[in-house]
Amino acid sequence: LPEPTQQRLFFALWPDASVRQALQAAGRQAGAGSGRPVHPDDLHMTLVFLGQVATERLPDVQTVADGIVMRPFDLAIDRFGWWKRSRILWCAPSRVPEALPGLFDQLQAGLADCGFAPERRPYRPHVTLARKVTQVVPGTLDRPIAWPVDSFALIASRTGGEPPRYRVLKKWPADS
Ligand code: 2AM
Repeated sequence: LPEPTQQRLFFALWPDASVRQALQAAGRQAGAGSGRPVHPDDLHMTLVFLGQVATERLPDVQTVADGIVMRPFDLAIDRFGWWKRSRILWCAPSRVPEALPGLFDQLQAGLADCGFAPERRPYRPHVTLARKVTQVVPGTLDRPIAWPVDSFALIASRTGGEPPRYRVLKKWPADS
């Protein structure tokens, strides 16, 4: 196969197997089955979405990631909700540790310095559990998810074909 000339990329927090399993269970409780559940291997928390990026720009993107200052932190995913416009069912932490918007801000600033168009919408940390969900009453997770975050990742996304759609290109560990 020829090398792709561009890729759809985003930065994300990538769960390990146990957090992934817990997110799946959260989806079952929250009613993901009434829509199209995200493939378990695709569950993640987006940090910054880049969209289509030319392959020759990949080194710039990696350099930005290399410069991020990150300490490990803990996420407690304890609630779920639903967005009417996107028809997305999601789960999220009710208390957002400062480190999370901190990561978002650093990535945004670094990418903007490299000429990437900044995200204009406010950062709303969430994990999408299902799409095409008609309606869900927001609630609290029976089993809050303890997610110890010790890295962030650059993810490539493909649009067509069967899920899983996302692939970890590279992980950056936190400075412990
Ligand atoms: P979503 O799950 O809320 O839809 C890969 O597509 C990831 O990037 C998904 O988590 C998705 O968020 C997010 N994403 C997709 N398109 C985006 C966009 N235009 N702006 C911001 N985030 C986007």
